[in-house]
Amino acid sequence: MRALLPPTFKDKRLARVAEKALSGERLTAEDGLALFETEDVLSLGLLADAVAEEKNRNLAYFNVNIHINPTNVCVGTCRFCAYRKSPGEPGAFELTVDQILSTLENALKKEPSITEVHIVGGLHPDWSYRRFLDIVRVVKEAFPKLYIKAYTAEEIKHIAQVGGKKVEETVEDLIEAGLDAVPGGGGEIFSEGVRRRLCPDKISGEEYLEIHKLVHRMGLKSNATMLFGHIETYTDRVEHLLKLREAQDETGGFQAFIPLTFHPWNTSLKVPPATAIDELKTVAVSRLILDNFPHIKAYWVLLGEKVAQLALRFGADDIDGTVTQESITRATGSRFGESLPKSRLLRLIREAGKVPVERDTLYNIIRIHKPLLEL
Ligand code: V47
Repeated sequence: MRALLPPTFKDKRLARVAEKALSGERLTAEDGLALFETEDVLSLGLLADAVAEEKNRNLAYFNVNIHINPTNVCVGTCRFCAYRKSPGEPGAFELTVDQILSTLENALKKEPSITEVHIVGGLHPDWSYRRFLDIVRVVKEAFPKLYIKAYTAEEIKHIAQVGGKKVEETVEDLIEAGLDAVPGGGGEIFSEGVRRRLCPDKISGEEYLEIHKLVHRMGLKSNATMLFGHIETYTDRVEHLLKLREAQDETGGFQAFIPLTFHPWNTSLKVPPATAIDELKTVAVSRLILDNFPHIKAYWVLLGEKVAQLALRFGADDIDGTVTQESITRATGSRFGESLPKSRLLRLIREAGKVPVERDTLYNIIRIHKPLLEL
């Protein structure tokens, strides 16, 4: 593998960083910037792919999952969000527990191999502590075999505040109700200045990390995210990745990192969307800096299936799942469809030259599918 790489690189800064990455040396902030600034995108991809294959062989993971967004009523004021509504505003909705159960029942009738329900929504100002917990409890009671990945760090903080409890007690209660894992949403960008302009009412980057580390110490796994392609700089992205790497050194509880490309449509942030090259670079740099994260996820719902497929050769080893019913991204008028059937995910992975692995929420292998050449 090493023989393939640095001497052929046109960008000498990239070649130096490649030497470090391939010998297992940790990358610095300066290295991260060199990676983002390179014009030799294919060499960057080759390097990230080589590092990804060292970690996960030529496997690319996916799962069969459904998203439930119980409400879009939210006290948040995040400028990147097209989803939130104020109470009573046209388009505001709140699902009852019965509606959630019947959505799951119908989805399982159509696709019995669903293994995960991903539950995130708004910070509803009037919902009680009990109502947030009951969603988890009732889903677990009705579908004990489904993994429940629910409530971002921001939501956990909100639920704790509503209940007048400590975050630790809240996580304890959520685990008792049936919570299996915590999603990565709400990471946005940790840089204080940008965060203040983007989502001033949100928990700080430090608090996001503290809640995730707490969740890890309490025995759950979680994911982490970074929203990019808005008003942040490459330096902000690198700083964000380094903070995640530091947190992971402490607990080891993160499973996947998910770079989320910003969709500006229907939001108050009037910036052009990121380009495909910027998206692929961000996936590759994430793989190279986050040397202690087992997985990098190319979330097709935001990247689109074509860029997500390419990302599987730029350092990603996971393409998320079938994602039935997601509505946070759909609020941006997303052009990438609502759900992908398993057959399409298999094709995307196979044609990227990877072996499709169907997984559960905790990356236990459910089935290794045949690669393209063995079909
Ligand atoms: O926190 C909101 C982002 C996140 C927009 O953990 C936007 O497995 C782009 O975190 N354009 C929620 N992004 C989604 C999320 C997620 C998705 C899939 C899997 C997992 C996981 C987590 O979506 C929010 C925010 O960062 N978001 N608005 C937008 N206009």
